[in-house]
Amino acid sequence: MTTSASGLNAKPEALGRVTFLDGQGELPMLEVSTAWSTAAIYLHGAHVTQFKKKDEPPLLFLSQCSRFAEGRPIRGGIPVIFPWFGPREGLAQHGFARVKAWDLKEFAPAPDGSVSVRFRLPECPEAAAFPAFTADYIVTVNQSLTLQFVITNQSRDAEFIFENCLHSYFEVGDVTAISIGGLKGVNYFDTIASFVEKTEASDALRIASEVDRIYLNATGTVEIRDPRLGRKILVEKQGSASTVVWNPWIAKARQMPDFGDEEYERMICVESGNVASNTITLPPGGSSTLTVKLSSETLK
Ligand code: TA6
Repeated sequence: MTTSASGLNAKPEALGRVTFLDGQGELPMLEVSTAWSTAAIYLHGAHVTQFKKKDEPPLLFLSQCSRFAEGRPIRGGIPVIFPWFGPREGLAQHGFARVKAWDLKEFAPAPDGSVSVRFRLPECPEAAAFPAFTADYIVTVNQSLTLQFVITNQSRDAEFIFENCLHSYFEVGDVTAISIGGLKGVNYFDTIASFVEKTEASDALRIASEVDRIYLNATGTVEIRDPRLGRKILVEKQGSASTVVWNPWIAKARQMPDFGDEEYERMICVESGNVASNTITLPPGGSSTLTVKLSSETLK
């Protein structure tokens, strides 16, 4: 079924369009198309699996070996990590939001031809361990991809302590040829060196081995320069104090059943959220919004 989310007075070719279909693993998904771009979003995890500008390679990396199954995270795209980041004793890594089927609440055209889609995390048993909350996720597609993750503490008396992260996987031509700017001078935990705290010395971070770094009090824009694909990717954010940079490299890639052995060569994760010492404590009735805008420009 195709439902045209027509912009007001927009020319036909500028209409944003949303198509509902069964995706991989028969999981329900939406395809969004605009005059500038297309996107794919599964209800499973409210997971954006693709964003592609016309005449450009896909912006996001999606593993050819990803699972598409209830209870399993999709490998690639933008996993929604909540209400905790990383491992937690006896519980799923990176929280439960990314393995739940979210409810599609609305999709709204805009006069400029953009399409916004809003999802809400439904009640689930795992949420009982936390104060009452609502989690809404708004994806806006146009020349760029904007994500807004809105958490509201619905409790009258309890504070809600949580981590959140939009764990974006980016497609690159050759990970050893890219450079990552915007983190110079920022402190980070190097998780592959016993979480030793270090300070980023470079404003052109290169990848030549496994990298798994949690940058803290990092609020700036990160730029991924990709000479092979001739583009730079901008990761702009608000309401995020943490940036995570990850590439599994060879050994870890081989250990992941839902990730191809060579796929580490074509991806880099630059993740935006609030984790570790940047964990959020939301007072009763409080609300917090994590906003991430992903865009790309030709590398001059
Ligand atoms: O990206 C940071 C990280 O925490 C890495 O340590 C690695 O575990 C990655 O997330 C992927 O986690 P996942 O649970 O999706 O396999």
